[in-house]
Amino acid sequence: MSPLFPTESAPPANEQLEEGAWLLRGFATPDVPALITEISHIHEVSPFRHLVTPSGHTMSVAMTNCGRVGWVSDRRGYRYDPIDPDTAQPWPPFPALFLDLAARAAEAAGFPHYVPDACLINRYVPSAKLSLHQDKDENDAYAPIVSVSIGLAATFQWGGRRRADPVRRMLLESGDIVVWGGPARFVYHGVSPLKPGEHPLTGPTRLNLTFRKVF
Ligand code: MD6
Ligand code: FE
Repeated sequence: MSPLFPTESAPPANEQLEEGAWLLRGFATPDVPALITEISHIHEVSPFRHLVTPSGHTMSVAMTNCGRVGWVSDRRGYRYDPIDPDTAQPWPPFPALFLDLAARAAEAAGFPHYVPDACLINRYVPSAKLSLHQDKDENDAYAPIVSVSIGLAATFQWGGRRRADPVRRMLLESGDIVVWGGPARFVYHGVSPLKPGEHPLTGPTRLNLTFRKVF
């Protein structure tokens, strides 16, 4: 017999955005509560902060990192640094769950044996945004970036290889993972200003993990 509520019983559909890029809907949903606990531990060691861009603009998204290096920005430029400039200590190590989740998601998108060495953690409050950009500060130009969305949903902007290419918009909800690498590695992307809301686990906040293979 067909289900009474067919749309509710359908599993979330994964979507190939283009060659090398997948949206894995709900992939991290079972892990979201534990991910939030790990992020709060990282925040106790290396707190979220608003970085300044080389042009002197203070970013609306607050950031921290874990792993052997962390992504930082200041007036001198963007770089990966093994030391947190705010604490003068190494970044917190990867929680085992982070490595396991990133490897499982990368494999599901066709990138087996994924071992990232950095995880940038972004925190958005309403109106925080990330302008269209490429991730190109990593030496490895093939390994994917694995991006995990937690908490309030956000509109993700998915462009092309040139800044002026058309931009597609999609909603990323808590538990969704985007993986892109190989031929899609340098696609322009961004996050539209976060809309106000209340999430049962994160309140008025969106968190995002982006794993990178830097070396
Ligand atoms: C975010 N993400 O979703 C910001 N970069 O909060 C990114 O900038 C990003 O999601 C590279 C690959 C995936 C991403
Ligand atoms: Fe990015």
